Amino acid sequence: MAKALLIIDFQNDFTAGGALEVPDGDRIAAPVKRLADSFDLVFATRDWHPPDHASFQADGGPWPVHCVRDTHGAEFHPAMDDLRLDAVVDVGRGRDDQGYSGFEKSNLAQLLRERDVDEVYVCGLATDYCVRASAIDASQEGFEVTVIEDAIRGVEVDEGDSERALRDMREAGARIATSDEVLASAGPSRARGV
Ligand code: VGL
Ligand code: ZN
Repeated sequence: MAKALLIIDFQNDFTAGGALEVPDGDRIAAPVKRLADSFDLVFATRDWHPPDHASFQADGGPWPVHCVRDTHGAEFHPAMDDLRLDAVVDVGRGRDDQGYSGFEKSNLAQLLRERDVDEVYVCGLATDYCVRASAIDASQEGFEVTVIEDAIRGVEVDEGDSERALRDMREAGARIATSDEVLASAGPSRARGV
């Protein structure tokens, strides 16, 4: 059985200068890189919306226009440039798809199972939305889930949302760990010595 790193929505619109900037979102870059270098399998999701997505304020939703498919804002953050990704999964593609979970209307669970993954390590943005939903769904799909607390950041529409999200993920069965803890136990690196 195998371990996979799952990087959630590390995209321009969720980082500095983006349309839905997550405070300190850029600061996950260093731990995400270190983690990606030590995992044999790395999967990533993108928030990938049509221009009239139902979550946009103009359409009655809670969010500013963000991560519109094929725009700069929807592209991965530059820190992702030299990561080797085994697959990229786009969510929130339908006008009415909520798109918070990487498992919603996607083949992510199937892709993971095809690679014999049983343990999923979750990092990315945002703690209180897509990381939360993806970690909970991963757990419900039967994967053993670890959320990497220094490689996530929250939007915090309301103060305490990230803390509540961590509690929800824990209640769903996820373990919360630091990247140092994960790296200490992740096994030999495919990148080390290269
Ligand atoms: C997200 C709000 C709206 C996320 C996506 O990636 O957490 N948050 N769309
Ligand atoms: Zn979105």
